[in-house]
Amino acid sequence: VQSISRHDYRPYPYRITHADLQFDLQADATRVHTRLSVESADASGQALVLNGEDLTLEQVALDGRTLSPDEYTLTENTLTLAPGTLPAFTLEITSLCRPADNTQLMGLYVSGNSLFTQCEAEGFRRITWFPDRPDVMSRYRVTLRADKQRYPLLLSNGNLLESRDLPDGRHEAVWEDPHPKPCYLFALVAGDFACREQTIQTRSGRDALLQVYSDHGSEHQTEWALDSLVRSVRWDETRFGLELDLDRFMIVAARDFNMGAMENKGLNVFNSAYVLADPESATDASYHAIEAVIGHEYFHNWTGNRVTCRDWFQLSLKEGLTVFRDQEFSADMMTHGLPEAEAQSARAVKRIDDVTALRIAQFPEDAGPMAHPIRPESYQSISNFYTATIYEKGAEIIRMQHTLLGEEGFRAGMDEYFRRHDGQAVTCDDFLSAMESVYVRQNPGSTLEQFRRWYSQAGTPRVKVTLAHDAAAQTLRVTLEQRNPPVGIETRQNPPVEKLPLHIPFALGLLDGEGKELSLTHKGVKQATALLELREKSQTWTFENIAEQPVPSLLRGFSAPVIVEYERTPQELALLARHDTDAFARWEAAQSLATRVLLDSISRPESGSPDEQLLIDTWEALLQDGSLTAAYRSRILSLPAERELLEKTSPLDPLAVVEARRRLIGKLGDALAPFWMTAYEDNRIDGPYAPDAASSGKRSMRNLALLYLMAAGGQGGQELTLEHYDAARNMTDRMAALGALVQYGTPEARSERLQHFYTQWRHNPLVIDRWFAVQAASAATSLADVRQLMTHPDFSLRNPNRARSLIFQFCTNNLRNVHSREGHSFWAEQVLALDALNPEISSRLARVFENWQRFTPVLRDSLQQAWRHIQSQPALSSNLSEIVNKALS
Ligand code: HT7
Ligand code: ZN
Repeated sequence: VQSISRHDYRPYPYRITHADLQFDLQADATRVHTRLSVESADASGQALVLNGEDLTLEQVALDGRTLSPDEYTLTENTLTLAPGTLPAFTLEITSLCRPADNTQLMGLYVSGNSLFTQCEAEGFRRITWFPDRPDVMSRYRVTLRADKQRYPLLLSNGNLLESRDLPDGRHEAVWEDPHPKPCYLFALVAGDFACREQTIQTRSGRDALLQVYSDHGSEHQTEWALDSLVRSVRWDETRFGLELDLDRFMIVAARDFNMGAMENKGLNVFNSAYVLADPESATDASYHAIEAVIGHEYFHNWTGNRVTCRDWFQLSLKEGLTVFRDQEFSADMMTHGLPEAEAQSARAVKRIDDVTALRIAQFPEDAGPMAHPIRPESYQSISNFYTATIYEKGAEIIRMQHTLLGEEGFRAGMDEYFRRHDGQAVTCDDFLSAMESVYVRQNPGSTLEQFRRWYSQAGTPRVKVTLAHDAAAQTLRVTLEQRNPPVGIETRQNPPVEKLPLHIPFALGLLDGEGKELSLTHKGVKQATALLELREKSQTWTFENIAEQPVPSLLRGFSAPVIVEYERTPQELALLARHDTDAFARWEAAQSLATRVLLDSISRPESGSPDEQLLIDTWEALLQDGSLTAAYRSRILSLPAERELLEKTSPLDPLAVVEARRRLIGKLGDALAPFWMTAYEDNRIDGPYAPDAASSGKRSMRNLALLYLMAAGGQGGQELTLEHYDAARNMTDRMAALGALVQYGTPEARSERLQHFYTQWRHNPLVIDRWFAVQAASAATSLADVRQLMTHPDFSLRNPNRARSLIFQFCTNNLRNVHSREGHSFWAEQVLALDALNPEISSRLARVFENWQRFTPVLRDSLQQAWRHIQSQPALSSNLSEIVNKALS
């Protein structure tokens, strides 16, 4: 498979100013008539090359004259016209695509009784012949024709110009998008949907119609989605001064969708899991995810659509920036209207959740065979680069710019970015230059030149901290030293790649021995938190008036995506966990203490950890600290997730992690039972369900208390959990009880409630996804159970949500049962089965074990065999080949 390099970018030699598409929509075969207005953009007379995939070409015409096959060159994936002499011409192409056979869900495909498109990254070529690259921007006019009864709604981007009935029960609709766009933002939807809508006035007083379409019967579940969309529009106006530029903005929910959602101009297509919610069937987590994803796709309207990517190497230009924007949106929504202290705590909870996700998904990626900078240098299949690095690390790199420039400076940089590039397809460098124009004004003589390295260097930097306290001089010298070791393919390069020091904003605070915050005075400036800008390999700062050896609070707010190296005593961690004024660093200290106890108990299972009692005392103090909000308390008192802990073992030892964690939860549950019971009672909520931060925080704390009580193992825990399940009036509580039972309950209680749950919810596919997932991820579910679940009439590998809920959950989160020879070959078998249907999904499943080399020897051997088995199969998709070859290289 061919690899594409960033440096090989060349502008497209033609402009496609207008694309006029006419669709005769039918599920089995759709005829597309494409009329392109083409202008030469480059005098050197190059051939016009169009991309196509799985298409049947019927006719090609140039300026109205049908071409004979010897006047163009057709290969499996290209249609080439030799350079002509005309500066401008019209090219017409008629072709067929087959939506009903399209199991990849890229291009035009069938979901339920409807037709949907997914074009990012390279799906448009599966619809018609076209230069399928983001720097070719055109004005689209789209005519959709279809059977009116089967497809009463015909939607595409932009404005509806006209619709009319045709003979034979067909009808047509004509759409025009006033904004030039790359073809990856094209969309059409045809089907029969219910619609919830609202007209709003945008900031400048224009009316805009907002619509959410979903299957009939689910209209009662779209209120939250529409409200979230209204909030997104308002937020972008207020925080970034960005207004909706369309008269109509539509969201359509699809049952079959490869990812979360897609930001097509004015016609977003969403995985129904990120649209549909009602208190009975959706959890707090889904409410928050829906708001975040609706925000994310809406914010792309500016960061991605108005200003798009020049090429796919620049993917993080839109994704990292838009994730940063959706994170800020969620934080602002969570803190809205709260008193300052609670708002700070809610903001910290959001940060904790985001950083946890980064550490679980991105840190391992950045240390494995797929490690890549946020702007990759090469790829074989761009689909494989929709990664945690591009998205989540990309967002951290934007966040550091926000930290360095401040809120006002960052806003000024964004304004400048749009002033310079509105309507263009640009690069990450262009974004940074806009930010830099503000930074140099703020910091004369300084630039963001060194900061640019974050875009080209892969791997998680390590920052070692050394403190030297001088009691006589009352000074503290803080030395930060950064290391950027080689990762992924770099580890095999000869000579080794030279990685250069990064520009790292490092937030630091100090506490005294009693836990009181000290101020940091450097060159006469006094602060509670100092932002150290580490630029050299090693740098030292001296702080004055520090009378005693302090306890440092490091990387406050997670000011940079790095790993801190600093040896602490358990007592220091306990002190920080009780007293740090920075809520993020405080949580981090509690988590580090718990991690230490867990790792101790893995390395010496007979004696356990000497710090266990300190952890219990700390947990007790936190349970009794009345100043903490329920949401924050639930985060600080949760043990690190299995996968987070696994990353801290070397070699990776999943079984030991599962046992140690289960044992410690039980121990903490038992030792602090009365406190958990009080927390359970104190966080009861009466009244109707609302997903706001305070209420969901209370549910989160109450359900955590329940889990600890259940894990403690006594009869009382299970009884309480069964009662909790029966009394639940919302899905958050019901799932919490079911999850606790499935993990820790007796086999009878578990299967009885699982059966009850299934019977109650069997008509709601999103809830049945949860039913599969909660079983698949449980340590009590064996591989044989999973195979049995695969024979369930509701299971299908073709629906990505279902495959994710059973197969992915088992392979990713059931650490106890997937790690055996049989478990590993099950994984390989499913990767191959999925690859025949949908390579977007198979390559993601393959990536679950890309770090196989880091496991204990027995597991490593068995994983290697499973990988080799995959590699030995004929006709792997190009997506999967890239992953397999990198994993085994
Ligand atoms: N920009 C969207 C990417 C996307 C996608 C990519 C590959 C295959 C299917 C896909 N569906 C959506 C999602 C986003 O980041 O907003
Ligand atoms: Zn996105």
